Amino acid sequence: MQLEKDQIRAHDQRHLDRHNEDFRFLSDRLGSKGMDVDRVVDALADFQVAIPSWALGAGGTRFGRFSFHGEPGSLEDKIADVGILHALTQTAGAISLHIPWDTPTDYAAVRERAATLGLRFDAINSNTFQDQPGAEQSYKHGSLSATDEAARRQAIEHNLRVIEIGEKLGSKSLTVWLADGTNFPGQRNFQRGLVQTEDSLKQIYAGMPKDWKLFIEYKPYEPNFYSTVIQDWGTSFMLANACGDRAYTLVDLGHHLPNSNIEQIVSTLMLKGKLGGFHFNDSKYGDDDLTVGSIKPYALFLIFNELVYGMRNNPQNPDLAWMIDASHNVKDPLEDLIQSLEAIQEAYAKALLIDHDQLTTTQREHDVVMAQEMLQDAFRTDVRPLVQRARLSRGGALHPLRAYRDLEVRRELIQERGKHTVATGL
Ligand code: LRH
Ligand code: MN
Repeated sequence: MQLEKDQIRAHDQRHLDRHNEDFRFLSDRLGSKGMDVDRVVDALADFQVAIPSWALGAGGTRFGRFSFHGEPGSLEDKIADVGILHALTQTAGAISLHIPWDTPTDYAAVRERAATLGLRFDAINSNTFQDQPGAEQSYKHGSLSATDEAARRQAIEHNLRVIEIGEKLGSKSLTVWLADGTNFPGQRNFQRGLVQTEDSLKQIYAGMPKDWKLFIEYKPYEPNFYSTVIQDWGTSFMLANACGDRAYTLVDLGHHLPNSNIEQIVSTLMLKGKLGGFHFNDSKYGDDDLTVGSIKPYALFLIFNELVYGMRNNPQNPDLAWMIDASHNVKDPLEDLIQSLEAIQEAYAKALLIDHDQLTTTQREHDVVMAQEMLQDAFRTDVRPLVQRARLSRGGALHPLRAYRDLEVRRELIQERGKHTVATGL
């Protein structure tokens, strides 16, 4: 199934007048405050988020999984689904693969399919948190951190193999997330685990092409519930520095203990030139992998406020990799991802409304009240007409979710794939 531009154009027709009215009203208001609205719309239109290949089917927990009909049962169908998201939103121009869940069989066909849909391959993910059928060594007691050299060797080899796969697809970065850790005090020696991990990452870094980046993702717990080797941003930052200039920290929003100040972590990593990218999602308690902006939209806005400041003031930090990492236990995966993409674009748009020069002056004058007022005025601004205009300027839908439903995309996918296809992934 593929969505054609004219289908989307036709759907937009009945919403265009209202959009133009809303856009004119907002542009006048922002223009009167000296805001360059066209620059904001262009920044939004250029903003591309990678869709996780492992989150296109129904997710689940250890307590169960409720299947979703018309799931993509192959990598080709997953690419088609991301194509649908990109056709509707014009902000999902990349896919992030997870190996071995999405190991291509026909590289040329996969590359061509993606190119036809305007998609590129973002960071590729390795997986040493599951034992593969027929694998010689088990990762039960660790992978890159293993004291058992055979298991560690196998994990390093897997990552080098994942890089080879990524190279064939045009990917330019590897994401390493380690589940390695313990469930009980005394189970392992912390220092030995970290020493092994640093050495393993250095070997993987050395095996990476010179134009590739290594993203080191941290997480405090799960699946291990006493300790995790790469538990927090500081450990990831330390390992990235140990590896070299092209190793960076990857921030998954769900990988923080309650009440962590993620925006401060982001600003610190950007200042140090070590922020590689994001796994966007939202959470109430743990690594819940919920729809972006569905629980803490203000926190997401505050993170984008630091990102906009950093993108303007920290040339030492490279362009960031924007990716979603979510799991859909009750929603249609494509609807959930459309909501996440909109929430990300809205948070970015609101952050772009902040006049950082004025904010700096206000901060220097210690006018605490006015500083907060500036942030909240931006957050309280309904920026949806700007996000809509950005989509419209690239041929996307004014209302992607409504278009997805009105064009009966899910019914078409079920017709095409049947009710029982299951997508690989979490
Ligand atoms: C770990 C994680 C990691 C992926 C996995 C699917 O919780 O966030 O990014 O490898 O989810
Ligand atoms: Mn993640």
